[in-house]
Amino acid sequence: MPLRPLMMSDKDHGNGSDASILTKTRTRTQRPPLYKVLLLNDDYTPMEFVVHILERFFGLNHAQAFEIMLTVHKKGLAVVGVFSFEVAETKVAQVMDFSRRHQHPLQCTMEKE
Ligand code: TYC
Repeated sequence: MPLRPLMMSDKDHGNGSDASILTKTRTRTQRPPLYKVLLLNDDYTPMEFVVHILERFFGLNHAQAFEIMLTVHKKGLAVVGVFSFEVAETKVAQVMDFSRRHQHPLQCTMEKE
């Protein structure tokens, strides 16, 4: 069988590697934005109802729930948690639905952190 003559190709530097350039693209992973869920004070919603909301929907123990409720009562509002958009939206809807069903005017909102 005839042998092909051994010679360098155009790409071949003669050192076993070719001249191709390999580039690495660094893809920076963005952290998803976070949203604060805020509870607002009003003059009518019973304190115990607010404490119940904080225990039920935000997983707070009774002491933590009572403390945050008092902060809202005294300062007008408080951040009750920080979540992804979807989770924050769900918490706000749960609080608003539950309050409305119990005929309390309690307001809950979210804002980008
Ligand atoms: N201010 C209400 C009261 O005196 C209690 C209250 C606390 C209402 C927190 C809303 O988000 C709230 N009964």
